[in-house]
Amino acid sequence: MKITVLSGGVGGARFTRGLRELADAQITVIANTGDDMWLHGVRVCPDLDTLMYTLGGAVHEEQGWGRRDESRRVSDDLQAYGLGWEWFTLGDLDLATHLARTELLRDGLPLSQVTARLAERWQPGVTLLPMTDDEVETHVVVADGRTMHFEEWWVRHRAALPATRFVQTHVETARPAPGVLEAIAHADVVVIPPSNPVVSVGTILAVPGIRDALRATPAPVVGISPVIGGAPVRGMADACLAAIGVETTARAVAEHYGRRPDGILDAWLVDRRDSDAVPALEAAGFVARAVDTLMTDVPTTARIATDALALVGR
Ligand code: FO1
Repeated sequence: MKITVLSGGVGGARFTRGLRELADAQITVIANTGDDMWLHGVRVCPDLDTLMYTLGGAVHEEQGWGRRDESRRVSDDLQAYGLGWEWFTLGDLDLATHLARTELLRDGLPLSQVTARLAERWQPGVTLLPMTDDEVETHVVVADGRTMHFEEWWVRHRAALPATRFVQTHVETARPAPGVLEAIAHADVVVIPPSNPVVSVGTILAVPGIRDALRATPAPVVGISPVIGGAPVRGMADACLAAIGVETTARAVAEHYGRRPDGILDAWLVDRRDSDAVPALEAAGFVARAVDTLMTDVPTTARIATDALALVGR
């Protein structure tokens, strides 16, 4: 069964690791690249790397990003030169990934081909596609007028600075990467995992053509709520939702995504703690169900994925 997933970093990667357990699942992941940045002259792609490391079995599990058994000799020495950010450092092994990516980009390969080449080593068991081969970065406009890269807002300021909006630089001229629109059009099912709906999934949807492809695909589109009991499971999606005026509830996120054909969803899986939202979601035309959606381990995540696919008859 051809399954296409639109994913950010940690939440989407963990969900996909469970989805991969399903028999005959042929998965294509369309990854957010809005967190990407140039740092010390190398191109860093946090969500692509979190997906690649998590599905390749190399991720630092507790952190959810970066490599297991990491060291920091290079970043410590860079600090000695007064270069870089002390709040966002690259591990030594992680640096090899960024050096490899940068070398291949400099050789003229588009990001999608670079990603395929890096994935050959890690064998993630899915096809990993950046949302676009063009450089698009999420910048945050803060209430005091400053604009900063998403990672500075997210990591340095822990999303504590009230944001007024998120800007994806140059996204108007960005084109979906090769294979992205086909992966949506030819899927048997499309899944919106519990990634950050604003800066991860929202950024993917900002690439011209992707939202329309979701509206038009014959495949059913099912999402899993990233909000349980009024709070994001991990990360600070509530700060992002507040910035765009969306309540941090399972129901509000579904309504933010919208029901097809105006929106992008047919069905929405919520946690038991939000089962009271199901009748309202059904009244709004969504197929909805409440199950345990906390991704505590891989088998549990596989069961959640099964529940999500079952919701749309797959
Ligand atoms: N997150 C942190 O909280 N601190 C870091 O120093 C940090 C470094 C880092 C380096 C490479 C990379 O791919 C990710 C890194 N992250 C770090 C995580 C990053 O903020 C997240 O992966 C996403 O971009 C946000 O969901």
